[in-house]
Amino acid sequence: MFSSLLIANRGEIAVRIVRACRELGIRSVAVYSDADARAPHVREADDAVHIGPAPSAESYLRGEKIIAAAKRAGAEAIHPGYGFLSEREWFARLVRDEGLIFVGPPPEAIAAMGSKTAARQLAIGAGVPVVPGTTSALTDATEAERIAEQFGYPVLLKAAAGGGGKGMRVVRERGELAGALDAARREAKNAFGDDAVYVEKYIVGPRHVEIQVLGDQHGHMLSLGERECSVQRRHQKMIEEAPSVAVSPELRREMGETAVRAALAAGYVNAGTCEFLLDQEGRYYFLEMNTRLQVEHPVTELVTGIDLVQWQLRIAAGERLPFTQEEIEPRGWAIECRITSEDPANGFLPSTGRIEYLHIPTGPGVRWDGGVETGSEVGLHYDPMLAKLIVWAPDRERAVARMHRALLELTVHGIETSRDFHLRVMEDEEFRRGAIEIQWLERRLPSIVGTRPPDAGVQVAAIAAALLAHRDRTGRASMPQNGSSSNGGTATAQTDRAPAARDAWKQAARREAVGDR
Ligand code: MV4
Repeated sequence: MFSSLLIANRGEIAVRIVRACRELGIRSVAVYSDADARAPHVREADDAVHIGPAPSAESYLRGEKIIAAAKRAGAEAIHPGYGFLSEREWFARLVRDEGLIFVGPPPEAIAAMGSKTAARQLAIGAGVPVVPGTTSALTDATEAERIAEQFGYPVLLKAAAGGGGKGMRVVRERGELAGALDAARREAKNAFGDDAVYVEKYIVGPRHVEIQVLGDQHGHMLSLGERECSVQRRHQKMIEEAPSVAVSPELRREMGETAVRAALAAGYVNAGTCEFLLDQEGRYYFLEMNTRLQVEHPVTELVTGIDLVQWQLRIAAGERLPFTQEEIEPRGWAIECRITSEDPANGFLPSTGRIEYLHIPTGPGVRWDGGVETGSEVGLHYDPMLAKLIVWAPDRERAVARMHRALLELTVHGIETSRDFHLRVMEDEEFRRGAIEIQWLERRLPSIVGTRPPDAGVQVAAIAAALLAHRDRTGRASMPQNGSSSNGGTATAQTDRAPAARDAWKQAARREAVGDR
């Protein structure tokens, strides 16, 4: 095992990796931008190196600065976390060429899965089911129309260089195809600098189910089961769980074997994830492979008992995986909620400011993977995900109840967060039945964010606003008593009044509401 690791990331995932290092006796080296000088990941690590200004393009995305920091601090290996440099083939190559260990797959495997059309071809070659469609880029609309006729509308246009939903266009009928192709090309060119677009049959109402794989450098590849990730909004996952209500033990074995085949075909090593669509008939289709540790890895850790980050480090050091596939069986249920600095009541608008107070849930079966604390400044330079709240329980029903309880314990003052949104989802009847698919959240969102009674502070503010509005309209500061004149100018708290006076307020409000002055 190497003795020192540099973590090329920030926030909760950097803290997570520091924890794995500490348990393995590895010295951890954090990197940080100007904005993160006092961040928890910096304080928790054994050493830290400043790498530049707040914008990630000048700090966390600068491969050469990260390498220089590793050398300066005497780190032998680099863990990229997720996002930032984690899926950049050139970075994995640079790390290797500089004589350091990249904790992740070989650059060749990142490249093999980086192009979506190449990944499809590779999957087909390995006998992995993919959605019916083309494996090479479309040349023109006529070709697209011909192919679309073959498997029928609706079809989906996708960017070859894409992923994450950019450059995607649903086409419902022939007449829309040419226009949609132009639009998809433009979007793909803008987002990826590559306007290659291909076409697939559009699968209606599927779930997003992904399989975690873990492979060592000696050709031993394992599936660690599925994660259900259908609760997402605009391609941002909000809630993940393991296992999935839609996956039977037989389907799990089959999808697991399929994911292992895809990974081996790519020459994959270390932790990776194969994404699938699972349709309403139980058919599954390989979409793409994420060649990194994922945000939602903890739910897999909790149901398998396998520490994925520790094994990433041990695999990178050349160790062999000591498990057989038969020994891996999910036990119980795990759910993760992403706690973000977004305001669900305001279209998930990013919220910024100082976290004035943070109370972290604890108790049986609760895990908090966080990167902030009381006093942290939340700005706009980085991803809004502050932390992940993860629970484990013996079954799904109890996991949902436990998550609800943990969310009630969570208190964040100073910024808006996704906490109340998650509470509402845990209370949602469809979610509780597991009746979710990729469009579920967006369809359900109005009822999830729209019906919660406002908290006491908001109610007080609403009452005050109503009183002020009343004064502005009538010139009176308070309501008449049974239609008589005001009490002289000060609004008195309603609880100070006699029942008869309260009735007068109600009557006045009703008269005003129906326009009867
Ligand atoms: C699809 C699809 C339906 N049919 N492909 C979205 C991002 C990219 N990873 C692939 N995506 C999809 N591909 C076919 N043929 C629906 C989606 C999709 C989706 C997939 C996973 C999770 C959330 C999603 C939300 C909207 C669309």
